[in-house]
Amino acid sequence: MAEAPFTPRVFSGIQPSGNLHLGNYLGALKRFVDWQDRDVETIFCMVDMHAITVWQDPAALAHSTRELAAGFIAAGIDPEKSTLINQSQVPEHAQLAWIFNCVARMGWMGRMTQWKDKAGKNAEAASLGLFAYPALMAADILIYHATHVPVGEDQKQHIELTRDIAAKFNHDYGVEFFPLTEPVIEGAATRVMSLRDGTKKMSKSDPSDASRINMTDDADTIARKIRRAKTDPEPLPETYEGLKDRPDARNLVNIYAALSDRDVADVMAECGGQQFGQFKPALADLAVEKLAPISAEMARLMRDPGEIDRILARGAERARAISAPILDETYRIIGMVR
Ligand code: AQP
Repeated sequence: MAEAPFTPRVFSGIQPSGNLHLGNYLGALKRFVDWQDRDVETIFCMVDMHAITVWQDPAALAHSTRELAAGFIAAGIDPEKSTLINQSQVPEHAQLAWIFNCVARMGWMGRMTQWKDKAGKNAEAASLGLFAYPALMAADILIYHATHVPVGEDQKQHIELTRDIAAKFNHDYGVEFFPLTEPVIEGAATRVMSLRDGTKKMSKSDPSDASRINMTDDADTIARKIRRAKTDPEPLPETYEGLKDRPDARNLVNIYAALSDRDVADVMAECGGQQFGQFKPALADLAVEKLAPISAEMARLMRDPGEIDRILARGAERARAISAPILDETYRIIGMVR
């Protein structure tokens, strides 16, 4: 457990790889805002160095990084309350990642589901960075001695690896220097599924735009995508358990619950027995009500990219006040001459 002497500190990140979507919002962004509003220090990050583990067009990467920053702010992250940064502007992430490349074992990395899914049968052609991704992620978290990381369910394995890396470092050097960070995976939408296939995660890289709601979609597009979401012919059951073998229907109920900040049992009590002809328009209205103001605010913020750059520069300065001493101490523990 991440116990004293570690002060509670929350860190999490999102890749600026375009197509920021409803899954990123419900599984991550919206929960970041909840954390910010508690009495705890919060650091949120655009992880551009993670994004380049697969090819990114340079102009698109710069655009997506600013757009993601706009997404954080439009969703409710206040850069005065939270430290908002772009990963490559805080070089200590990469510096600690190298140390962790030397702590993590090849076998650990090879077992990562994301590596297996993304590299697939073509692992020989995958970048070395894609393989080392979880060590960089451990560095992102531990360079701030972060104790809690809110993420979607797909990132659980990487946080467990972060704990393994911290424990091995502490053990090898006989210190209690890095905390054993807790993953925080909570809420009704820890795994938002594709609107076209309820057995597949909603994802930035799905070639079908209809599979996801993008945070930049306007009200009409959001409503249309929900109306066309895949469902089955049955009405909604009376209880959540009745959705066990109905992944598409369950996904829409989870989205409804998460967007309305209610638990799923509550939603079933209200909507059980409804046909999709009734439920989908209600969900579409709710999604438009919650998401359209965010996409409008993102568009407004994107009209002043200079201001976004200034916010990120200030964030980097604040972040480095924490990360630089932790890196220095890491080097000292290892025996690197300073
Ligand atoms: N479908 C999802 N449901 C709930 N949470 C999700 N997250 C991602 N997809 C869902 C959470 O969003 C945060 C940032 O994710 P990321 O951008 O760093 O990486 P990702 O998981 O690789 O995003 P994608 O959309 O799945 O990208 P591709 O298509 O490239 O694989 C994380 O907290 C993640 O859990």
